[in-house]
Amino acid sequence: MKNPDIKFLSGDEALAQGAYEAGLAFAAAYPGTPSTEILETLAKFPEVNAQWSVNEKVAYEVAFGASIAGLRSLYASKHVGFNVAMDPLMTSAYIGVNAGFILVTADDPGLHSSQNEQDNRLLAKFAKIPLLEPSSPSEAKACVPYAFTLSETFDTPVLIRLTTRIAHTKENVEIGERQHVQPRGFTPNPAKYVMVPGHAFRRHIELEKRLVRLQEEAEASPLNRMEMNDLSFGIITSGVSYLYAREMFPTASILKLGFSYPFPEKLIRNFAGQVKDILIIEELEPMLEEEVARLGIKHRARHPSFRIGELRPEDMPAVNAGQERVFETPTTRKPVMCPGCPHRGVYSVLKKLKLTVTGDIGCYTLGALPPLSVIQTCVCMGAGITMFEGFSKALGKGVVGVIGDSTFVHSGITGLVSAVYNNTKGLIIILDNETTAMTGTQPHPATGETIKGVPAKRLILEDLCRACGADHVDVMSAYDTPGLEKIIKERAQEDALSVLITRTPCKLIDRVKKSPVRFIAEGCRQCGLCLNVGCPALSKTESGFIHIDKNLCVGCYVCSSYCKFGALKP
Ligand SMILES: Cc1ncc(C[n+]2csc(CCOP(=O)(O)OP(=O)(O)O)c2C)c(N)n1
Repeated sequence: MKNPDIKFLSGDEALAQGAYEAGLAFAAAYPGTPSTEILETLAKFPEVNAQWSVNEKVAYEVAFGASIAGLRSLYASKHVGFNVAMDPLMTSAYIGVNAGFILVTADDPGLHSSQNEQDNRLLAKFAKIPLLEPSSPSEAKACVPYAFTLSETFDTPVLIRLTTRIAHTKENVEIGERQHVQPRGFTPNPAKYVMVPGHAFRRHIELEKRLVRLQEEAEASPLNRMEMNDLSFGIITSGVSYLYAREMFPTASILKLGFSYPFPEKLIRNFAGQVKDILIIEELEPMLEEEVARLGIKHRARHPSFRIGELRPEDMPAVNAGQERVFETPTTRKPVMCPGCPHRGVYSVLKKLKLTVTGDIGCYTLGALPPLSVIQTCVCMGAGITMFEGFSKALGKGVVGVIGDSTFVHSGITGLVSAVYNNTKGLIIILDNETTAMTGTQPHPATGETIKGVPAKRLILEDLCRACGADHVDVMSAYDTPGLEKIIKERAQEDALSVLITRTPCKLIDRVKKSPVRFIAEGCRQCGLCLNVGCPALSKTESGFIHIDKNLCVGCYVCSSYCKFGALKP
């Protein structure tokens, strides 16, 4: 027998491989850690039409459209991406599918790289669609063909939930052949696909009936399994928590739920009938706990403090003892913008001018941290502009909204239109580093390239901003601090709505390294102004002078623009 082909894959890569093998034809997403690598992996398969969409709502609708028109399709995003896609999510559950439609949420317990730690298992319950929870990369791969069959048999989108540990952990995964799946084509059916109130009401009735049938399916699903051992101690668990439970309580009986919504009630009762003491182990929300409690089954659960943060194997004894979680102060290094990061120059100017700045999400959020401490708000993608509008309405002139280029295309455009329409005055800065840096330099419409590396029509941001009605649109280098100072000072106080695009490529895509800045000790007055720009290549020596780390300095010379005494020479 031929040895199976084995590859060392992360959960994201394994899931993508599973989707490819299951005949996936179309996939759409917007990047977001820890989900990004799903689409990046899918894009490498010539048979899969994969795209970065401009945001998650668009990705969801495009992928859903492809499913309704007959292609097996997939949408993936990080947990907060689903918030952007909520509108189509809720109604697509009524409509159902044509060819299978898989949704992947990669949640981030512990907020490794997110603005919140919402538990998207609850979305399955809210939208009334089935929820699959793999525990490992192999399981992530294996559950995809199952999910497609479920989707097509029950006429429903299916949600697969990963978390950071599963998405980014690697293990050996068995590779298989791609299944050939014939496109189904599209047959018009307004009663199913056109959600006007009369149709939607009937579809809601169908949805409720479907849930009952799905629950029966979950009862017998191979993804749910009882591992019977010591009957005095039983654990009900799902996702990565299963691995922690298995490792730390090797003799316990475990009910592992891989298909956890609709909740398999009979299976739970069956398990509960065989074990004496039941402990529920899960991450974030008490979803399993509430379902078990609803069934009136006697059980123990984590202390509520464990609803915050990521679980770790070493937490198991405290979880078992019902102890309160001890929150440790993180010892990790604070994140910092890279040396030569174009955002730094712009922030150094905003700091100098003491302007009130509403911020957004991206590498540039780091401008909120000392020594720059420029950004005053960060809520969600797009809010850099809309919060700016609110701030301007409350405070008048002198407010600046900042937003990255990818974020502007994602959800900043509507905010700009709103600001123009509602007669807002002030300055919006688009920090255009010509990439989506935060999530690993993905292209977007304003970079003129697709996920497959194919040239695309480039969105011209300055033309777009003018078309939206901005009074002034300027484009400048992010390293030209004197020029920026002049224009920002002017525009922020004018009776106009202006957009300034600071265009300088991210150092991760523009690897050009100029000769490092030179320190001339004779000129240095030890004022420390250069340190205010917060570049990791600069530090203060014990004698009070400046040390330049020549390995880090890439020669952006923003620091030298702040030295009036010529101590930092380009
Ligand atoms: C709704 C949502 N989708 C995705 C993300 C992940 N994410 C955060 S910022 C960002 C884009 C950053 O790119 P850009 O605006 O160009 O700024 P840069 O990081 O390049 O400075 C992404 C994809 C998120 N936090 N929220």
